[in-house]
Parts: sequence; C-alpha cells; structure tokens
Amino acid sequence: MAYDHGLEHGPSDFNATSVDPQFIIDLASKGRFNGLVLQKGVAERYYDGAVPLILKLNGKTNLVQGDPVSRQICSVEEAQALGAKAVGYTIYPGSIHESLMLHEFGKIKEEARRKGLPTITWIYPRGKSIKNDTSPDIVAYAARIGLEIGADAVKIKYTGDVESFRWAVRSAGKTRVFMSGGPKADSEIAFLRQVREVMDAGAAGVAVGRNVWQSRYPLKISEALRRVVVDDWSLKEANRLLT
Ligand code: FBP
Repeated sequence: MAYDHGLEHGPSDFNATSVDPQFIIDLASKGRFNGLVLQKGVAERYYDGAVPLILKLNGKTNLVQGDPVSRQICSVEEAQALGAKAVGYTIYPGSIHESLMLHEFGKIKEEARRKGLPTITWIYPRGKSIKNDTSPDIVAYAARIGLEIGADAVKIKYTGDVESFRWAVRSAGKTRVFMSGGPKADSEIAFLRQVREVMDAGAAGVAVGRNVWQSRYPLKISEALRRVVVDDWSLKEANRLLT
C-alpha cells in the first residue's frame, strides 16, 4: 500500500479519515498488506513495525511546473534505521532532469545492495517530451529501464489492456513488476478488474494507495485485492466480498 501522497499531492487526496497516518497504519495491518510505502517523516512518527516498511528515498511536491525532478531526501542508512525492508525511488524518464535521477538511483542501488535492501523504482515517464505516459510503448520502456538500472522491482502505470501490459512485464525481465493504482477508479469492481488483468499479464503485484483508502470500504477492497493478488481469485469471486 502506498501512502506518500501527502508530499506528492498534498492533503487534497485525503478525507477526514485518511488524513490521519494512524488510520493507514492500522488499515495496512488489518488489511494484511505485505508492504507499506511511507516517507521518512510519517515513518518516524507513526511506523509500528507491523507491516514491512518500504521507505521512499526521494519525493517532490506538485507545486512546481515543468519537467519534474525528484531528489533524494532520505539516506539508505536512515531508511534502515527506521526499519525499512526495502527502499523506493521515483525516476521521471523523459524529463530534462532524468540524468540526475538515474545517477542518484545508481548510487542508492549500490548502497542498498551492500546493506541487503531491495530497491523498488517508481518509473513514470514525464515531461514535455512525453505525450502519453500510459501508451504501451512508453510503459514497456519504463519497465525496461527498471531492469537496466538494476531495480529489484519496478512500479509502472497500467496500459489499459492485458496484452500490452504483458509486453511491459516481459520487457522488465527478472525485475518484478508492480502496477501503480492511479486516481480512484469509477467503481471498486472496475479497479479489481484492472488488478486481475495485470496479474494475468504476469505482474508480481500492485502498489496502490487511493483506490484503497479513498474507497468507502477500505477493508473490503483490501481483502478483495489480496485475494486476487495473493490467492489468484477470479474477478467474480473477489467481487462477492464487496457486496
Ligand atoms: P496511487 O495508487 O494512489 O496512484 O499511488 C501510487 C503513487 O505512485 C504514489 O506512491 C504516489 O504518491 C503517487 O502515485 C504519485 O502520483 P503521480 O505522480 O502520478 O501524481
């Protein structure tokens, strides 16, 4: 489960419940998530060790316009001290600043490997040169970048259909692929269908935020999600949990 939105988007993503990190920490645990993505400030004050921590090492706000850059704001050492079992880093290929992020991640990867921590990269093609960040070619390129730079897992956006996502998964080779959730889908079933499709395409799992904690039934959707991802349930079976 991802919960780094307070930095990336600000509190406008939250409601009166999800604005409280404690609610998310409890939800991740009750919903039996196998990872929780936090920035260091939230981790320092709220993380309780119940769900494996994935510490996000870089981040940015959405207040700056133009080609994005996201710089490191937490060290690998600090992440480990906070209890992280893996570290996360976002790269925006296509941005005029991409080389900065690729370089920074290269250093992080070397240190993380020495410390035995897996790396998960959010690879979001973005910037003036990117016309459509979910086109199959662009998403497959993002997946491949993950492999080329040595990420253990890559988090990419959905392309919209199983076949093109399967190509993205193949392009990532032995780097595991997680789908990024995106803004809240029209319905819980529409979101679950998307998850079913990415699993059918060979993804290792999903790393989602808004589609869980913006739902009216966060616990039910967590359970349905786990059933599809971990237990390989069909959409029909999982959907019964929502009714
Ligand atoms: P969601 O499932 O809510 O989309 O979260 C995934 C995520 O990658 C977060 O980790 C991050 O804060 C956010 O999306 C960034 O979204 P974007 O850069 O596309 O606005």
